[in-house]
Formats: sequence, structure tokens, C-alpha cells
Amino acid sequence: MTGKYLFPADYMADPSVKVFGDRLYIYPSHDVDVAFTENDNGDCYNMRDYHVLSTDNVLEGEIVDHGCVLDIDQVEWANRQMWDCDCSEKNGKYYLYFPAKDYNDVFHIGVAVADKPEGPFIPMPAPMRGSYSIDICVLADGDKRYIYFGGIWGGQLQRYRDNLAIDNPHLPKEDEPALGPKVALLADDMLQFAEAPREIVILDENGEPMKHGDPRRFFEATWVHKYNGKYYLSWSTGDYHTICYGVGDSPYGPFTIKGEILKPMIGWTTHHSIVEYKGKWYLFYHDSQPSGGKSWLRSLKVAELHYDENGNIIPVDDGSYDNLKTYY
Ligand code: FUB
Repeated sequence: MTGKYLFPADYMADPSVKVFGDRLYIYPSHDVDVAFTENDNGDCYNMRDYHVLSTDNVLEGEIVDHGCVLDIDQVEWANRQMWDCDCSEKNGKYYLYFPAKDYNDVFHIGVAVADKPEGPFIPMPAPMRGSYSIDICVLADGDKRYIYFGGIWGGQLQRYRDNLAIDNPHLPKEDEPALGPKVALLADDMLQFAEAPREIVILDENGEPMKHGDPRRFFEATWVHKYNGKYYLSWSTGDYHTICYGVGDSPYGPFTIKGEILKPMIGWTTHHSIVEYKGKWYLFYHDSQPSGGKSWLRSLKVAELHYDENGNIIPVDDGSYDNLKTYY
């Protein structure tokens, strides 16, 4: 099937999707039109608030917009760029994790708390201690909650090694292991890391850590889901514009590359989540076709996702790829 536009009424992107109770909730970024030109810092992604969407029927039902659930003006420490968020539930409370730049233009991760999945969310006065970079995913695994984050280039991950800011931000050389996303167990109160974030290793087919020069290497947009007892890590390759995935036996990895889920979409970014709802699996993602290709004005999409008998994800045929030629 081809991808379906989920919410044509507004420009939204980076869908993190969760099922709470019998309803499906979408936590997207809320794109805005801006005066910035596109650059490697991602200045054109200048979002200022979050909406929550929900539905009880992904492909045919009404998509309800619950309105603005958190605005940057409510967040004392945040100055600009509220990027990809995610929500997790524990003991009847809902926690929204979101990256934003502080007044020194450094990304950190904030937490906001609500009594309902559709908010409104009340932000904590300070970001999570020791947090940095972007693109949040929270995996609920039994009674544990794991937070994944990270993104290179505008996501600032190249500014850190071993969770410490370095003096000379840089990416690995082409033949060196790529930077990986980070993962940490969340504390019982869900407001801080329970441990120092660990680097996730993605292995290639030879069992070697994937090199920075490999076009399938991690760039941003980590998502983790479970299928048949295995952990699936998927990510955007950024400047190669695909979504790839790997499989592992632990939420901490390592994850062995399995293949590509989605080819390049219209617009520079690609970003997704994978969720099971009412017995079917879905890929949520975005493209920039409705805005005429403006990378900073993206539209949410969804397509059904299938696995083969060996648990491999069958690549989604969105039916609208056209920028392969531009970027490869
Ligand atoms: O939406 C801003 C950024 O663009 C996200 O954080 C990235 O994943 C990319 O989609």
C-alpha cells in the first residue's frame, strides 16, 4: 500500500506513537514556517509547541487534535527548537520527554508531566541532569522504562564523548566506528536518568561496529520496539535519507543491521515510529510533499508494516519516492 496522509490540517513531523488503553496517541513535532534557510544546524526547524493527536482507527477513523499541550513559553530553560518528543506512562502518570535548545543554544532533554495521555503537560523547571542532544524514544519493557536519544550534525551528538562535552566537536573518520544513539534506564520517578547513558553499538553483517562511512549508519531518529521477544532498533540515516533497522537481544544492544524500512522521502529529513495497534503493525513517518518540498513543513503519514516469517521487516512501499536522485 502507499502511505496515507494522517493529518492534512497542519504541518507536523517526527511522529512518536504510543498505545495507552484502547486508544492510539501521536506525539509529533509541530512545524512552523520560518525565515531561516536550510543549514547543517537545522535552524529551519524552529518549532515552539507540541500538540497531541489520537484515534481509535488508524487508517479510517477520525484523527482528534487535542490542541497545544506544551508551549515553549512554559519551559523556563528552553529558548528554541522543540524537536522530536516521546511520551511514556508509569503508575497512571504520563511523561513527555522533549529536546530543546537552552539560552546557550545547547540541546537538553526536558520532562513534562500529565494525568492523561492527551495532556496538558506541566514541565519540570530544569532539563534532565546530564542530558544532551535530540530525538527521544522511550521503550516500556515490563516495569522498566528506557530512554533513547541522540542525533548528529544539528542534533549536536558530535559535541560529546562518554557523556562529556568535548573541546573539538567532530565526527569519526569514514573508517572509524560511527557514533551511536544513547540509551539509559529511567529512574523510578521518571524524571532523571537512573544510570549514565550508554552508547548503542550497531553491528554490520560481519559483526563489526558499523563505520561512519557506511551510508546505513545512525544519524538521528532512534525508535525501539519489540517483536517476538526481540528488540528492534530503527533510525534515520540523515544525509542518506533512509530508515534502517537492526535487531538485538537486549534494550542496550548491540543491534545487528537487517536492512532498510523506508527509502528517501520528499524533503531532507525522514523520521518514523513503529507500533502495533489492534493486531496490525504500522509505520508512522513524514514527508514534505504537501508543502511543495519545504523540508521544514512536513506532513504526517502512515502505512501498514509487515514482517516475513523470519521476523524481518518488509520494506514499506510508500509509492512517492522521488528524491533518491537528488541525494545519492
Ligand atoms: O524535527 C526536527 C528534526 O528533524 C528532528 O529532531 C529530526 O529527527 C528531523 O526529523
